Amino acid sequence: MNILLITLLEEINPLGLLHIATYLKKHGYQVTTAFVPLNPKEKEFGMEENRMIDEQEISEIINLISSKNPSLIGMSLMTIHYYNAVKLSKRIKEIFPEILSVWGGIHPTLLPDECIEHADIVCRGEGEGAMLELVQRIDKKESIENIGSLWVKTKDGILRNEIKPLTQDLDSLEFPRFDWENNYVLYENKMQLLNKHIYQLCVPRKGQIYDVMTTRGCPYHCTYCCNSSFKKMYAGKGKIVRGRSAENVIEELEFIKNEFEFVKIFNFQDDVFLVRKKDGWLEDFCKEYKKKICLPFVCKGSPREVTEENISLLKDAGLEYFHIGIQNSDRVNREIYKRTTSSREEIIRASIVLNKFRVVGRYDVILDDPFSTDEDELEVLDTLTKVKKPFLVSCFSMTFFPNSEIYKMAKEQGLLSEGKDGYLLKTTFAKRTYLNNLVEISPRVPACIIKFFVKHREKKFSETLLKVFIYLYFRYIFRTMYTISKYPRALRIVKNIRFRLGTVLR
Ligand code: B12
Ligand code: SF4
Repeated sequence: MNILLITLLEEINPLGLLHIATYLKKHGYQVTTAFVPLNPKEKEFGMEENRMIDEQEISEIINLISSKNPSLIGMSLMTIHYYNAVKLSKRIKEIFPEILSVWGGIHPTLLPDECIEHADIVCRGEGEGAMLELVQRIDKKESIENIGSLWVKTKDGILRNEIKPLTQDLDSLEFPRFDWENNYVLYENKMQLLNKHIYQLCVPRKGQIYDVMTTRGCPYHCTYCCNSSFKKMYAGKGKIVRGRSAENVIEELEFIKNEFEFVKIFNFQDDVFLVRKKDGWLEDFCKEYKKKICLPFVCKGSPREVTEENISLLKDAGLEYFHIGIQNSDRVNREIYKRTTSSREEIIRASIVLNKFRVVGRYDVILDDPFSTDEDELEVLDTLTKVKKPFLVSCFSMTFFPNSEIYKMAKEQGLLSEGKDGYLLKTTFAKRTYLNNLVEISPRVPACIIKFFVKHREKKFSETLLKVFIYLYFRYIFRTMYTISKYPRALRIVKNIRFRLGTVLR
């Protein structure tokens, strides 16, 4: 039985979909995967825009379906992919009405009602077990109506099955792998077999950065994050935070290192990398990583885990930078986002620890949030002038993803303006306002310059002066640093400078 899995993710290394493909293959099924990156990142600075899939692209996908003749087509989507998924699914159904379709991923998980209108089946939450049961039943020509985690469209209406318990033993799942004989990519308007060369052309930094996850789940439940919904959805379905053993992770990393000789840095995408209780995992992992992998890596976490003990172990193993969410002022974090993980004080303390071990801190900030005021943003700016340099910031425009806690709050309070619900990618980029610009440049300029612009923000000249400053800075200094950072030999010479200026790979 053939199965076709399609993803619209830009970066063609979708962990979720590859997990499903690898799991089904392990159980003997023939799986073809089609990567359809519609908005490839602009090579230099990673700007993206939404656009609709066109007829040429759809016909390439249709041709692939004709040649593979699948019995089931699965599609993986986030909210930003929704409109394209609807358009593509509609065209596929017109041409192949007999092929069953199943949608999965974060958007169908959170909004099954909306998604079941465009697919025969919707998978909520983790999909390995549900997909395997589905294909086994189709294979044996049995009823597919009562499979856990699936919503199924029937003649008599929609069957909404309960969600399956969470997989507790993550080592029992195969780690995600590419399959060079059955992975296709829509590249330069043509659907073609994926090979390592095309892979490198499709992903940022020619594939030097590779994403891996060592855990699933987060113990926190910030109101803007998918985890606030998961907490309710998975109540009573087993432990939410689960981790892979150190050996299992190292096995995957060794495999990737051999498979992709161009990988230079591992990016641990875990929500909170150091989420495990003190059970020796970190010690085992760092020891083996240093011995067998020996490549720099980056990870995310809360300031709470940034202790001298943890960071010294991680640094010794190769930690290059550490992602922490500042997000907003203490008031907004506490009252609106229900974040219990990071206060100003803790973030500043964590930045000192990171700096001591020469690890670059990378701080996430949420901007354009109607729940916050200029005073809140000034507090964030003040924090940024106090955290130890070098550091980086990643700015996001507040997006109220449907069904998140904050979405409901924003709706109730009439704060949900058009385009803020995550369906359009461009609305997730921060606006170019005076204060936002200061946040964005804060890692790259001395604190006194930020303070100067904050102090004179009401003055007439300040806006123009800031614009000129930013233009000159990006035109000359940033571009030069960026160009230098692309040449590995030059990078070695400027390594120390690079650390000081906080200019790192991504
Ligand atoms: C890793 C990650 C990324 C990576 C993805 C690349 C990669 N290597 O996978 C990168 C960094 C590229 C990324 C980018 C973005 N991300 Co992101 N990302 C995540 C993160 C942290 C983990 C996702 C993951 O891999 N989980 C592990 C796998 C195993 O789980 P999974 O993907 O959910 O897949 C399982 C199920 O969903 C299901 N499933 C998935 N697909 C399918 C398909 C079928 C047919 C079936 C049956 C089941 C199924 O089965 C899978 C296995 O169990 C999540 C947060 C989270 N904790 O989920 C955010 C998250 C998915 N990202 C989010 C967002 C918003 C984005 C961006 C839009 C951010 C931005 N402004 O640029 C971009 C979009 C990129 C693009 N243009 O396409 C949001 C999505 C919210 C929403 N409602 O859509 C999330 C939920 C974070 C949040 N804010 O809450 N992201
Ligand atoms: S700590 Fe991060 S991953 Fe966890 S709920 Fe908050 S925002 Fe989401």
